[in-house]
Amino acid sequence: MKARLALNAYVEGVRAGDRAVLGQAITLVESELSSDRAMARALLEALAPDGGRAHRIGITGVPGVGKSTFIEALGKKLTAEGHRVAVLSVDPSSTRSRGSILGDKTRMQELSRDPLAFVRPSPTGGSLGGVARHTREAMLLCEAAGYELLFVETVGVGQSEITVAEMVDFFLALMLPGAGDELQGIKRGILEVADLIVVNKADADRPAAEIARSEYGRTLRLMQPKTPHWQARAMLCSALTGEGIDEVWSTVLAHREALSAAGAWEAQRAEQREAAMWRAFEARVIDSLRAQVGLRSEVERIAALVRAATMPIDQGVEALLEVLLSPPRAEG
Ligand SMILES: Nc1nc2c(ncn2[C@@H]2O[C@H](COP(=O)(O)OP(=O)(O)OP(=O)(O)O)[C@@H](O)[C@H]2O)c(=O)[nH]1
Ligand SMILES: [Mg+2]
Repeated sequence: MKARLALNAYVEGVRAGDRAVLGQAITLVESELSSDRAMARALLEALAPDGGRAHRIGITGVPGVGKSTFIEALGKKLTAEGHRVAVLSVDPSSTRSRGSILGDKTRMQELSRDPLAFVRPSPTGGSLGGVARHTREAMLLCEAAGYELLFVETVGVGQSEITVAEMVDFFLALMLPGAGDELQGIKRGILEVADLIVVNKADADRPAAEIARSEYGRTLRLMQPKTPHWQARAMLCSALTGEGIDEVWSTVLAHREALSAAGAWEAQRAEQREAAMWRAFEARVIDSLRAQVGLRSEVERIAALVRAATMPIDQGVEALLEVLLSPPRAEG
C-alpha cells in the first residue's frame, strides 16, 4: 500500500494549491480501501466549505473527435489570461487504458506543463456510480485548491456523459463533420443535455462541417430546452488551428451570464447538489436498506438543507443513513 500523508498535510497542501498534494489527495478519494475511505471522508468534510467555487464545464464526444486537443487549446488560452485551469478525465469503460492505444494520443502535454494548470488523467475503470462519486470528489478537491475553471472530459459512448452533464454548469458536445444520419440513439441523448454543440475539425472538411453545424442547430431549436434561459446552439471550430475557440469561450460566458441574471445558475447548482446526494445515497444503501415507513418528513428536511448548501452532500448522506437505519419509533 502506498504511503499516505497525515490529514492535515492533505488539507493544507490542497488549500495551498500544491499540485503534487492535490494529485495524492485525488488518489486517496479514488481509493476503495476502507482504511483510505475514512481519511478521504475526513478530508472531504474539511474541504467542503471550499467547494462550488469553480465554473464547471463538461466536454464529451466520441473517441478521436478531439476533446483533449480542444481542452488543451482552450486551456492554454485561459491560462494565458491568468486563469487557473483544472482538467479531469472520466472514462468508466477504460479497458482501453494507459497502454499502446493512448500512446500516440494527445495527452494535453503543453497544458500539463503549464504552472497554472492541473491535468488529471482517467482513474481506472469502475462502476458508473463509483466514477460519478470520484469525479464529484475530485472536483471539490480542485476547487479547494483554487482552480476557477474546471473541465471534465468524458468519452461519449455510454452513460458517463449523462452523469457528467448532471454535475457541471455547462455541457459541451464535440461532434465530427458529417452529422447526417447520426442524430439517433446515443447522440440524441447527448443533444438533450448539451448546452452547446461544437463541430470540430472544421479545417479538415469545411463544407461537411458547415452542413453538420446547421443540422445540429436546426435539431436543437426543435427540442425542448433544458432551461428557458438558454437556447442550445451549434458552432464550428478547429481545435488544431484554434479557429472558433474564442467564440466557444464567449458562448460559455454568455450562458453563465444569462443563467445568473435569471437566478437559474444557483437553482441549477441546488438541483445538482440534491441529485448528487441521492445518487450517492442510493449507491450506499442499496444492499442494506430495509424499507421503513414514517420517516418522510425527516428525509425531506435533510434534502432541503443540502439544496440550501447548509449541509454538505456527504453529511446529508450520513444523516439519511442514520434516519433510515435507526430503530423504528413506536407509533402514536
Ligand atoms: N484536422 C484536425 N485534427 C484534429 C482536430 N482536433 C483534434 N484533431 C486530431 O484528432 C486526433 C484525436 O484527438 P484527441 O484530442 O486525442 O481526441 P479525443 O477526443 O481526446 O480522443 P479520446 O481521448 O480517445 O476520446 C489527434 O490526432 C488530433 O491531432 C482538428 O480540429 N482538426
Ligand atoms: Mg482525449
